[in-house]
Amino acid sequence: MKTEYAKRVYEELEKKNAGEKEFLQAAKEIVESIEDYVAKNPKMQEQKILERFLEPERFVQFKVVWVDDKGQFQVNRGFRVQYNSAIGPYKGGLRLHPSVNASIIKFLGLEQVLKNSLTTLPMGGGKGGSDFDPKGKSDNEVLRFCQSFMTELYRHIGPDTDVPAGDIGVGAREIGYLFGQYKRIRDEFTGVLTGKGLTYGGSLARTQATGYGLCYYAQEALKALKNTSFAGKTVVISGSGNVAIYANEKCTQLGGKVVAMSDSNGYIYDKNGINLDVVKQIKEVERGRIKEYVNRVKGAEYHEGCRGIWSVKCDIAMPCATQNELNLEEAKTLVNNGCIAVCEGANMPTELEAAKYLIANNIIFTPAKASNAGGVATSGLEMSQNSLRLSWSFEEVDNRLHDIMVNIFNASYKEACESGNKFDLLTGANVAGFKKVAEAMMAQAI
Ligand code: NDP
Ligand code: 2IT
Repeated sequence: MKTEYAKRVYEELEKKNAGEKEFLQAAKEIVESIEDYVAKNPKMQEQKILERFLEPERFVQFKVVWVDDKGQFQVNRGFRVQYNSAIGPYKGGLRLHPSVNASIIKFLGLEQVLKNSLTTLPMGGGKGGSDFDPKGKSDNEVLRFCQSFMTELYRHIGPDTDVPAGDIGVGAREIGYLFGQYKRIRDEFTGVLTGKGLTYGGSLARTQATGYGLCYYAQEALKALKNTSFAGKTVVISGSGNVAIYANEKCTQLGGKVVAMSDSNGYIYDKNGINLDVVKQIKEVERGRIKEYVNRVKGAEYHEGCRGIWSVKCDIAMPCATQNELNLEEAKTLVNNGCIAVCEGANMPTELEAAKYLIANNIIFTPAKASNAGGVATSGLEMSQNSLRLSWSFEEVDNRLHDIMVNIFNASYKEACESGNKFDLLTGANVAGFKKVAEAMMAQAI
């Protein structure tokens, strides 16, 4: 950090949030990116804009008690951070994963504030979840957990207050259970959640949106920064969940060949290009492990350990699993193997040092809050459709998504160029997202 103001604010933040590694990491990256912009606007420092921006408006933690299939009580911890409502109701996903804690929820919430601003839709930022582990749980156990979770969460959310959606471990099944419980408690049918099923208010293309949007953004970056496209490129995608599957689908449609995917246990390599129908069957239908792929597709390999995926030679790498899954050494390996682009589908998958290394070496680096914003943007379109009480066709939603991603690229690219390095889309995205939120906060004195 260069300015005294930014340093002082960050040091205070470190003291107040000691030990919250992911939250401090996300905050540091943002403060470093926007400090020059803030310094050019003295009124912002006078009005303590950084302090005000970094403090969440509300943070709720609660107990979730449920009964497992053996009749035993189980206790989990639930969270919702309502980070910033300057430009619209809080909006952001719910994550169910054993690693979930206050630090992870706050980092995701903070990222969401800027991401949602970038979409140009009127959505503030929020995030929530629980340390409940859906792996190995029966359908009935997931149902009982979701009902208990919503029995507390309902009092904090609403279609004009806070609108949750999915994230890791929360897909169509969980959203259905959560929506049903909210409706029973409140006796109202509203767009309180997004990612809903198509029979009860969901939007076409929401399932595909994050992965498709990632490819639309990457396509613009490839064109603007390297005058190239997905055609003929070899691609590696980490993860095999919602984001990874639809990133694979779109990038294949655009002419790329995806040769590797993973889950938290290991990765598959298929030199012929991964057969996505097989992955969908294993992951979406059977809820199985990626390892199973090699039993069904001849010539494919399975390697234990998910991080080995970054040693697979590729032109484009798309981390789509989780935070901090790509470090400096792994980034160097990718570059040494000829990789020209790292496009983030997951939230904060690249460690800050690795991101800085890629940018410094003129590798395309598309930051999550810009390149994965297609999911929440389409959630915003789901909210619009719910308010209008009608639904748009797949093409209509997909076209809007495409336009939004092109606009997000243009906004982040413009700011990157103004910062002096056209490859610095990280600064570009942070500044472009922050400007609107900061102005709205100042206008409202919040
Ligand atoms: P899913 O639950 O559908 O899939 C998650 C995938 O990532 C699985 O393959 C999972 O493997 C893997 N994974 C999760 N945690 C870890 C871990 N700690 N180490 C290694 N692998 C892990 O989630 P999504 O696809 O929805 O989310 C993936 C990422 O994208 C997250 O960072 C999320 O925040 C982000 N995101 C999601 C959006 C959405 O609309 N869904 C929108 C924008 C961002 P395993 O099954 O072994 O756990
Ligand atoms: O990280 C994200 O942007 C999401 N998980 C999607 C949030 C949403 O409200 O659709």
